[in-house]
Amino acid sequence: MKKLKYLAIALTLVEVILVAALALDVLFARESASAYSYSPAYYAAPADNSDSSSYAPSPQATYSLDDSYPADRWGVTKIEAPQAWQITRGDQSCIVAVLDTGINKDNPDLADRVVAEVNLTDSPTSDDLYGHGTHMAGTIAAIAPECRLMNVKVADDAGRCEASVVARGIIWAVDHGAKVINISLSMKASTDLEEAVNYAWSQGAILIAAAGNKGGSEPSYPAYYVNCFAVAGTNENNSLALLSSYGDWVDVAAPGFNIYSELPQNQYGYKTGTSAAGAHVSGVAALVFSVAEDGNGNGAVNDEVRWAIENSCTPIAVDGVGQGLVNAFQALTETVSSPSL
Ligand SMILES: [Ca+2]
Ligand SMILES: [Ca+2]
Repeated sequence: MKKLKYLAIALTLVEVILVAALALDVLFARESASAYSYSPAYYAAPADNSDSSSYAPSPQATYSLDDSYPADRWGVTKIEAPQAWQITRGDQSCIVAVLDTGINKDNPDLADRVVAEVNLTDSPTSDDLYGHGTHMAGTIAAIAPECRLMNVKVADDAGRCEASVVARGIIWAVDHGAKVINISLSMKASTDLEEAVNYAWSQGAILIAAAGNKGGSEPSYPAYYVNCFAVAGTNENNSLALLSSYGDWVDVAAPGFNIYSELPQNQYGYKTGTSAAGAHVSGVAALVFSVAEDGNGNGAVNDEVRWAIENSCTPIAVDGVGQGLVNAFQALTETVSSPSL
């Protein structure tokens, strides 16, 4: 499967990178693509015989590949991360595990933040050859610039993963000090997975998962589990993002459309999907973790972090996105004045 395509846009003379989604996401996109009418000028239809799905590049794709930060990252601005940085830019002691296809080492901005890594797949490398985990790590680092990353490779170089491996990855991450666990993956229900989620929560970690790109209300896992945040995706207009799942089991929403972030080989590009939305919430969680205190004295702060994020969202006119759009600044403000739970 071809993982990256480059598309020259003649009008702007700028290349944008179209990134294939994770295998499951690809499937959903193929199933659902015909249901969406999208600006044909910006929608790259997959080749007839291709199983890769290229999402729409940004209509505002007028940036050079090196012009990466921060104006291009509309999601970072939307959730008011710059305002949040007046309170904290995160803390080195807060480690965010990225359970994904790996984190590419070519980008020094990301590589220097990775404090631990493990490869639980049959790939020969913990590096990201697929171009998904790097994108998630880039968004998390953009929102919580002083926090550290943990590369937990649970999806292989074709973007495939098994629930039992993700479960092992969760346990590994917690046992090696991760406080925020980003799972921008969607899979079927699994006892192993649910037990790992519950273990991580019991150890004081917070888990954030993509709601899935099914475009409906069917649950995704691990997002659906009680002890795991389920994140839907929104666009710049606070509408539901293309293909985002939704439902009464969704906890919050975050930017998940035309999200610009790092890709392997020191490049940058756009992704659409709840994966990117989950990464935004993980960034917010990392900021909140960096200042949260154990207000109720139960020996952990993940409960205070979750409370602060959920109770500081901005309501939006979309059904099935829980409390609404996350807001980093308001979440930190809530944390500072958090009551005992
Ligand atoms: Ca949940
Ligand atoms: Ca607590």
